[in-house]
Parts: sequence; C-alpha cells; structure tokens
Amino acid sequence: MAVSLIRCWVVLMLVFWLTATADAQTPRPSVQRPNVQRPNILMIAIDDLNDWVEPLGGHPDVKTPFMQRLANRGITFTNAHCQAPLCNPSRTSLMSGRRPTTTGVYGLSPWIRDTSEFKSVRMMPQHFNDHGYRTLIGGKIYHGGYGKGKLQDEECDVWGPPAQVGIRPDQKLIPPTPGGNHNLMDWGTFDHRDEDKGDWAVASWAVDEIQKMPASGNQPFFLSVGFFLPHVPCYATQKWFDLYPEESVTMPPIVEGDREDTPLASWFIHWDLPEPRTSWLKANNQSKPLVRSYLACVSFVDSQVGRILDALDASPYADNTIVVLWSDHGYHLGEKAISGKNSLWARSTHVPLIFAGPGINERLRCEQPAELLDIYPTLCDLVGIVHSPGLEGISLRRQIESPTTVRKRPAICTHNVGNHSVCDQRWRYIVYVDGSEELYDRSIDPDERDNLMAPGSKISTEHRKVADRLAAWLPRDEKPLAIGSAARILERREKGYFWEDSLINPDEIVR
Ligand SMILES: [Ca+2]
Ligand SMILES: [Ca+2]
Repeated sequence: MAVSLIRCWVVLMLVFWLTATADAQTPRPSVQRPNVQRPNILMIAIDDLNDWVEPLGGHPDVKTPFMQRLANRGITFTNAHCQAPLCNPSRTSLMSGRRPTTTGVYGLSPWIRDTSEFKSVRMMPQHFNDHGYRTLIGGKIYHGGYGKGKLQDEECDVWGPPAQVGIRPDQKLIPPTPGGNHNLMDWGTFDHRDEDKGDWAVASWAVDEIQKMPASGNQPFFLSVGFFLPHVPCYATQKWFDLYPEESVTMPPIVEGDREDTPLASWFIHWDLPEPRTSWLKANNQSKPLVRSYLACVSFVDSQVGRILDALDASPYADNTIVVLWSDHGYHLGEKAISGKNSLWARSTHVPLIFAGPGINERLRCEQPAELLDIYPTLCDLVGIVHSPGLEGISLRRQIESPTTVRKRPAICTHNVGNHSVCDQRWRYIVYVDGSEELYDRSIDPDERDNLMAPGSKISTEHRKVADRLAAWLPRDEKPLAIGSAARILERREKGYFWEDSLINPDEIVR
C-alpha cells in the first residue's frame, strides 16, 4: 500500500515538473517542435476575385501571367467554390475550417471570437503555430480589422500592414450610385502610381518578410498575404487599363430577362446593396467602365502576386514552400441583373484555388468539386501535421496526388440561414429558405441561364432526382444567426422576409 502511494506521488510530481518546465520554456504548452524541417507555407488571398484569371479562363481577354505561372507549377482546382458569397463568412469558414451553418457567422458581423461557442477555436495560423510554425499575416486575411487589437498576438506572431485602398481621387469617378452612394462604390483611373496603392504596400511587406526571414533554427513559416483588389473601388493606373482597350474589350455574357426563371427569394438574398444593378450600369453607361476597371485591377493584383512569387523564387525557401492562392468569392459584372456578390450562382461561388510546391506535380488540373473549407485540412496533410479537431473540410491531398480521384461530396455555398447552392461536376442545385429551387445543367449551360426548376414549370422526374441527390448533402441543424449578426443579413420571420431588420415588400424589387 505504502509503496504504491509513493509510486503515485512520484508520478504526480514528475507530471507536475514536466508541465511546469514546459510552461517555463514555451508560451503555449501544446507547441510541438518538428523533428524534421516541414515545408513553409505562402498563402495568397485575393478579395472578390471571380474566375476571370488565366488558369480558369473565365474571361477571354484577361491577363494574369503570374497566376498562370503559379498554375503551371502546380495544380488548379477548376471547380472550387466558396462557402459563403461574402467576405466575413467566407473567410471565417476558410480560416476556422467550419461552415457558416456551424458557426452562425453569415454576415459581415460578428467576428468569430465574439461568439461564445467559437471564441477559442484554433484558426489556421494558430494551429500551425501550435505545430512549430512562425506565423505572419499581412493585408486582408480576415475581414475588416478582425483579429487585430488587444489579443492579436494570440492570432499570429507577426502582423503586417492592414488592407487599404491607398491613394484615392479627390472625388468619385462615377455618378452617385443607388444604395447611399457608398464611398467604396467607384471605379476608373486617375493620375497615380502603382506604388501609391494599398496592395503595393502589402506586397512590399511580404517581399521584405521573405527576404529577412530568420534563417536560424529549423522553424518553418506560414506567411499569409491578402490583397484587397479587385474589390471596389476598382482603381488602377492607366497602364493596366491599356491592356483592355475600350473598343475591343469583351463584355461578359449578359442575357436580357435571365432572372425571369429565378424565384422571388433569389432577389431577397441581395435585397438592398451598395453594388448597383445592371439596369443602373446601363442607364449610366457604366457597364464597360466597370468591366475594364475590374480587369485592370485583376491584372494589377496579378503583378503584385508576381512580386511575392519572384521574391520567394530568389530566396532560400524557393524549393521548400507550398504556395496556395485563393479568392474569398466571385463577382458579378452585370450577369443576372446585378453587380457584386451575394448570390448563389457560379458568378458568386466559383473561385480560383491553386496549390504549388514540393511534392506537387506541375500543370495539373482537377475538375472535382472543391471547397475553400478544404484548404485547412489540405495544408495540414501537405506538411504532415495532424488536423485540428472539428474541421469540416475534406483534404484535397488525394486529388493533388491524382486529380481524377473522385470526390463524392459536392461544393456547398450558403448565404444567410436556409439558402444554399450545391454544385458537383455537372449540376448546380439551389434551394432558398422558402423551399423554392433552381437547377442548372452546367454541362450544356455553363452560364446557368436555364433554370430547370423554374417557378410554375413542370419538373421532370430526372431533374427531381438530381435535385434530391444534391439536397441530401445539405448541412442539417443549421445554426441560427450568431448574436451580433449584422450587415447583409436576411431573415425569414413569421411576417415575411426581413432585410437587415426591415420587412421586405416583394413588389419593390429593383430589377
Ligand atoms: Ca470579399
Ligand atoms: Ca434564366
């Protein structure tokens, strides 16, 4: 008895001593230093960039040579989709590895740390930090100023410059826009230099960090760099506009009456926004200026991606860094009667997703559905660390190794409670909170024009079966709006639909 008591005491003291020693040596007890040198990670995020990039071929004129160079070095997921067509919920989902339907974060507010359930969730940089990575975040990775402030040292080791527009013209370049003439709602060129832009500063910071990365020890880095453009205001210098001459630029396919076969609820999910409708663009001769400005900004941002990739190539980390590039969601430029995001069609959900680096073969393309949610577990697998608990994404490692490997789960995108799209290799199914539906056969209708479940039409047995098969993947037990939800919030209540707390009158659709 006495012997076992002594044994017990010795073990307890040993545990206590080990814990105390670990605490004294490292700021976080769970830190595991790798025995082998793991690859570094360079993550490049781009804001509001749709599939108008060379690797996805979404626009015939677009010039993105650096993104193409990156794609040539690795794998492009050609069927990748965001989990929410809006900055905060998309980025929250990607960085936490959880769907909006799990966190309840559907709007521009709240920051996930302000929810009671997820305030301590290990976001991606933290999980890599726990496994020995030096973590750096510059520009727009989280929405707004989220993550920065009193607890910013908990999020990552080094914070770079915030996302910024940079120099702006003295006054807006376009006529006053509906929805309050928002000061971000602008585009065009004016006399300035590339060096005056916020994204230039962010790229410069990243280049600088790569060049001065501490070479001592074997600590790998996880450098996250987020660009703001082509988010509005789409300002670029003249040289980027010159790539897209006014007389020859290709306009996106805009079909008159394309919304006649979409349900009422499709209007409610983007009810009242600063982004103007196509009807306003046309009436104010702004369709082409917006398209040119967006393209110019895409090419400018591509050049900033190039500056970082060049710096990486010239560094000692060229051969031991995994690069991943993504955008948080797409953007309409007049298609389906709107500009902006906040829809459940490919224009809003389809995004670039490219991986390159050690162990990834060159010039691969994968057509299997992929979700931005998959980035977190994929990066864990690529560097050989365990998955953080609770991740809802599926690692894309098998598709990276062999791009034709079937991935059963389709890509799901959610915009506010109860509105989802589900997309596999052929079909897109959409269901809104009132049960109204859309179905598109993307194999013959890539622009998603012909709704096979149009309100009032007879639905074929085949299409019903497809819709039911895809609907079976939808998340169950959707979280209601997190406390503090605001900005671009749609709710269905007893009295009807409420947009940001105001009852919607369906007779007031702005077409
Ligand atoms: Ca965005
Ligand atoms: Ca249509």
